[in-house]
Amino acid sequence: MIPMRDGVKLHTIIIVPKGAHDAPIVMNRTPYDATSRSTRSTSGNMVNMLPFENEEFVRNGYIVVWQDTRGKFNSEGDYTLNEPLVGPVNTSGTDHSTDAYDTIAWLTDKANLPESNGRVGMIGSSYEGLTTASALLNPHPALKVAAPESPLIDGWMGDDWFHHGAFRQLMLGFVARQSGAKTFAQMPSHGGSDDYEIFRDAGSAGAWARARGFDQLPAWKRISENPAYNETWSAQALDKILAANPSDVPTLWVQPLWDQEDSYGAIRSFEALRAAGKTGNNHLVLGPWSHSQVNRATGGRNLGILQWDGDTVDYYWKRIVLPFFNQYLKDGPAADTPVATVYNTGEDRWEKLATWPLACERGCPTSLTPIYLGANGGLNFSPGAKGSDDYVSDPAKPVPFLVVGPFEIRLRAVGRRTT
Ligand code: PG9
Repeated sequence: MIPMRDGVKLHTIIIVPKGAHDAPIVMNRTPYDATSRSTRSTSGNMVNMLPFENEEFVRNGYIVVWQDTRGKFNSEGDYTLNEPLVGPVNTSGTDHSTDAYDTIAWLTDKANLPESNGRVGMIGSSYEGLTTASALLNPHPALKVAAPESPLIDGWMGDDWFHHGAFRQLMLGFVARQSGAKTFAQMPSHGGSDDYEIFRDAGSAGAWARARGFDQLPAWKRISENPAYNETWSAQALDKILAANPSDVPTLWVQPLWDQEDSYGAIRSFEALRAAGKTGNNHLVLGPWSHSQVNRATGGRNLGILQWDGDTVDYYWKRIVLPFFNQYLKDGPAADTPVATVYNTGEDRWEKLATWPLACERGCPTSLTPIYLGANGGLNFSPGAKGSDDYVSDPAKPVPFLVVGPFEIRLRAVGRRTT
């Protein structure tokens, strides 16, 4: 139980390899139960016991740390779903940034953990990507490297809650499960198995939620009362906050190319930090994955019916993440980390790029050629051509879609998920 600056203690699991000394630390801060997240099996062997995403770190002698975030599972304190950093909306004095700071201070105190070399890396996907990215604001000096994977950065623009303003009904179950109890709350019944009919019958997502008592959940009130892009969203958009307070921590921003949940934040943060002058320490990884696929032992030989030449997830861990972390946490050797490591899906191979986006090779951004939307679904190189298209939005004839992501399949099939 590691004490934070306000006296709240956070439940932290620290797994130290036998005989370790001068070992680097890799940490994940999670709202999804540090105990189960860190337990793949009951094996006494560290590689088999810890989850797939820790495997390469364990093989390379790292100390592994998992922590329950404030207010969740075995940690003390209050939980706010998608809590804004300290500022106008959060006046509590603590947030994911300060909690990461205080935890790193404790972990790197030799009196607490003599086996460590005093250096910490943070990694995690999605909500755990949010906690990783938050640690980059006023970072503790011992935070030497970070990899936010599919981080929730701006919940309206393109991460989780809304996708450019379109609310994702799939998040309703998540809100209830995550904020309705200290552990995972029972999810309300969807009322059937066909979302198309369920939400049409309810009339709207809000009506569906009201009928199930969601108005009692502060997190739902915050989301449903702010359907437009206002200060609630912009003031907590991490890409903007980090760009205004850029850190020197070497960072890999990891964006799966088919991320059905968080498809915005990693790229935007990378771009915003580079625009803020942090060109040397920010790198982008664009891989051929779905949300959090890199953290599943099923690997990366395919995405649905698309087959890749080799295991792209294996490549990610062994050739991208581990060398990058080793460089900063173990004194090298220097990793060959370009500005952007991108999977070229058309030619089925990884590319190491010295710039991103590629168009910037010819000068960025003034020489980019703007293309304008035109009438009848057309595109124009000149803004002059004006026109309009229209369509009838008929709630009685919504566009059907098929949910294929593992997250959603788990939500429906067994009522719980792992990241
Ligand atoms: N996409 C999930 C999430 C993150 C943050 C808020 C709400 C949902 C996740 O996989 O963690």
